[in-house]
Amino acid sequence: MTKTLVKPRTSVKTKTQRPPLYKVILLNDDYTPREFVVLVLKAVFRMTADQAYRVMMTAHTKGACVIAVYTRDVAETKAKEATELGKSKGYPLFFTTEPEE
Ligand code: TYC
Repeated sequence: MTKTLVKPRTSVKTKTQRPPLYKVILLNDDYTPREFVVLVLKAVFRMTADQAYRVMMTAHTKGACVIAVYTRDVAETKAKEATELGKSKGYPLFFTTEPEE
């Protein structure tokens, strides 16, 4: 009698889970000086003067502008830090976050 040996075949696939990303959005207002918005964008979001100016002008003309995407923690911390900088000068400058679809 012949014995048939059945070997179970298993394969292991590693899937890397990526954390969900959050957008940081800059909102326009009528009071914060343009130069101050640029200064905050450079300081908190590490933008060049050119990038910061373009982003500020987009928010200024369209009402809002997506600045960058980060993990939730980083997005919320940066949005809060940037909003606080405006607040410390008495400006209504506002940054918000929203999950990326
Ligand atoms: N609208 C402001 C002004 O005219 C400048 C500004 C731009 C404010 C972008 C906020 O997100 C903003 N002084």
